[in-house]
Amino acid sequence: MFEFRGVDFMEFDSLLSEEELLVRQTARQFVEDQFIPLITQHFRDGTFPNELTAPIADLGFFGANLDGYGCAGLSNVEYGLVMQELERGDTALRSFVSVQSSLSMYAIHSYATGEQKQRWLPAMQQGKAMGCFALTEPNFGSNPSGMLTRAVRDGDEYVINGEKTWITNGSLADIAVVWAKLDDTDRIHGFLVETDRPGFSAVDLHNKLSMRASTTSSVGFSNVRIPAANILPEAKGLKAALGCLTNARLGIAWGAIGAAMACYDCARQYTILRKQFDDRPIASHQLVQSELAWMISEITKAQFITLHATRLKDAGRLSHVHVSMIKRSNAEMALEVARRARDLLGANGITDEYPIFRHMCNLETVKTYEGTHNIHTLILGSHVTGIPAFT
Ligand code: TGC
Ligand code: FAD
Repeated sequence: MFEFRGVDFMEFDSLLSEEELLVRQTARQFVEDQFIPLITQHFRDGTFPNELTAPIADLGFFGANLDGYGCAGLSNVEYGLVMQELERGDTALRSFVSVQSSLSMYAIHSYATGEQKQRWLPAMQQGKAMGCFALTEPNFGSNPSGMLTRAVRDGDEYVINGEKTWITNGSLADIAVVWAKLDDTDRIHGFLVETDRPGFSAVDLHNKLSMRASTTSSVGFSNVRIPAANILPEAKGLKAALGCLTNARLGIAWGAIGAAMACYDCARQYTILRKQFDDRPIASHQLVQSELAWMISEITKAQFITLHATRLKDAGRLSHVHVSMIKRSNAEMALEVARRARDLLGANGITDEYPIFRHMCNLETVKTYEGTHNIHTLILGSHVTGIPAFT
């Protein structure tokens, strides 16, 4: 397979500090040495290389942009660069780390008591406890406010009933961050549910043609009793769940750039080697160059806007509408890059001997989860017109 040397058309790296470049290089080396040799077989088998949990933890990637509890305290730019490199390997790897970090640990870091944080965050940072984030239900995906899962207070316990689906890391998790409506107020609230409690079930979803290397589960709660102390006191309302999504969506935007880089770079190198018509490389044909020119232009634009957005986040000035814009546009860009790159490899483009088709399939999920393309379009539309179109 071709050697990857990064994608930097317009001195992007000149905007990164020494520390940021070092963090990116660390993630890139890990992916290159330890993940890429494994991914094709795992994608075929529909499995995740769980043995990488400890090395990922040792590198400090879990909860990397959180402070305290053993977390690395990276900037959001450094964290974004890690997400980019992980997804250059495969979206499943980025999801594995970002569900743990940006959704589950972030929810606990933001909304939990001191005791809850001490109980879970150090273990999660070390990869000794895995988390999942259970918001989506079978009939409530884009519109989680309609959720049916309920938590009823019974003495010093809550009793939880409901079903969540499409939950990344659901069957791997030791702790689930669960969003349910409180029975007395009908208001959404966040809870911590240990997955060894009676009545909890997790069943993996098989036959996915996208994200095959990611563990995705349906998670059931049948009279699951948790101590009242397991409520996340500050996780009040859908807004709290959406706050976690805003955090994770930025990492997804970075990850999409990584997948696009992998596809572009593979197509560029392939078209220089592949010869057709008078023994000329196909890269010498204008129509092929047009595709590569489009790809590098779109990737470069995404790099700069995403870096700018993330620097705004580090300065505390990024809004969730900004995040919607880059999640939407980067996912769309990466999917289109993957489709065009696939075409440039001809028949070889549809095999798993090259990474493009795998990325292309994964990016269909990236377009859908954490707010579909349409939903982010409507968030932007609502912002610029002042007229929400959801209802
Ligand atoms: P709405 O009335 O618009 O908002 C309620 C309150 O929340 C505020 N808000 C946000 N706050 C932070 N971040 C955001 N992104 C926010 N969006 C809205 C809003 O200002 C309001 O505040 P306040 O003070 O006025 O109360 O709520 P709505 O019910 O109309 O919903 C809006 C909508 C449709 C945009 C929202 O429901 C949505 O984003 N839907 C998409 C659902 C989604 O993204 N699900 C993702 C599930 S997790 C997942 O996919 C993980 S995959 C990860 C992996 O494997 O990598
Ligand atoms: P729907 O909401 O049914 O949407 C179907 C189509 O209708 C979409 O094109 C959508 O854009 C469109 N649509 C819906 N409403 C409107 C509207 N008002 N206007 C215009 N178009 C509209 N969820 C979690 O909680 N935790 C996880 O860890 C998690 N991991 C996931 C992993 C994978 C591999 C996948 C595929 C999903 C995951 N999800 C997770 C769920 C994901 O967030 C949802 O799939 C997503 O929010 C969309 O919901 P839905 O699939 O029910 O689609």
